[in-house]
Amino acid sequence: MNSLRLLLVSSPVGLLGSGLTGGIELTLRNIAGELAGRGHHITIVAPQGSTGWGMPLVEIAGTLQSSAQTQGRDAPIIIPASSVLANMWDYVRQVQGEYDLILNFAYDWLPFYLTPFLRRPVAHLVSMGSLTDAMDEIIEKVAIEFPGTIGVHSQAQAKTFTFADCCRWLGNGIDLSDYDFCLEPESWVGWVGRIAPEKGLEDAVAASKLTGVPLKIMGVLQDKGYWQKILWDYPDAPIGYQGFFSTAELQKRLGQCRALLMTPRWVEAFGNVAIEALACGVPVIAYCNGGPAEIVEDGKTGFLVEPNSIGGLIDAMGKLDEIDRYTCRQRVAAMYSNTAMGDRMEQWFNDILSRNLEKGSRE
Ligand code: HBI
Repeated sequence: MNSLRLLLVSSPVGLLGSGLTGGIELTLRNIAGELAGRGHHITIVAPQGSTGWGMPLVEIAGTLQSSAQTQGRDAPIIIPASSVLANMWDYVRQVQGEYDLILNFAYDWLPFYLTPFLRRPVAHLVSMGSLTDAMDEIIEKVAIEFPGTIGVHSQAQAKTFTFADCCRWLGNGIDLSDYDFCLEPESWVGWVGRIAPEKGLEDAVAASKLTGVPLKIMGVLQDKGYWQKILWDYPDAPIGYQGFFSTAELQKRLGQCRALLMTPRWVEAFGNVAIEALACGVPVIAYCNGGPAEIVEDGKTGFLVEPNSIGGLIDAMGKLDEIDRYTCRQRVAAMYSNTAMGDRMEQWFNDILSRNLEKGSRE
């Protein structure tokens, strides 16, 4: 494939490297690294103070956007004064002519609204399921007007939208060489993610208390009140918050786990931590809710549990000896390597650009 000039525009909710952009951090980094490795010219646009992991980075100043998942379904679109989101996309408008395609990672109204105003095609990698009416509406508008430009991480995520059949399944990808396989784990189980209500951490803590199996908790402590309530509700649970780690540090700790517990309260769009754990040979015990239900093969690479069932988590924890840790890594290598994801991304861009050429020739 000929090399493309790609502008990757990050989320306005946090700095790349802070963990506050959640899954977007790993997704953007892996996609950027893989595409650069294939000879494409990558530039990352992100809020000031972000890291570009050594890739060309344009840092944009301004007020961060608040997280979409903390709003209600009828939440209005809010653009604060000196909005970093507005500033990022004004920059895109100015430099668009230097690129073949723009890749949007923000789950925000503005990039979708601006798509018809821009002269270059925009591929939107939607990072969450349906959250608000205003977002559903604007994403659907783009899905209809620009067919094939809405990318999703899982079928379950797509199905939360009325326009599911307009979405392009992409899965996700990680660099397997960043993850060390661990055959002999320690006694504890792990939980990894943004510590926030939609991630259902309290259920993993309850399972740890009831089984006496220690729980190691890792990730950005996003909602401190939520965490405090868990400590008050489970004062004597054998749990420990380890902190937020870089991928290199995280995978070391993750590999030592007997299993990873995933307890999403919402439709988890994908669940990057699931493929990271599997890459280390760690079985995943996950609520059958969203992306993890498409990643974990029940009884082969972990167990799928009825959502919100602490008893289900505990039953699965008792069956971990049935899982071969080598199989966990093999499944990720087949479906969710950076190479597999890179192929899917190049095919996606090709289809958008060839449709764009065709449309251009019709106009
Ligand atoms: N909220 N407004 C907004 N914009 C985002 O890009 C965004 C978000 N909340 C969470 C989030 N992105 C990511 O953590 C997940 O999509 C992975």
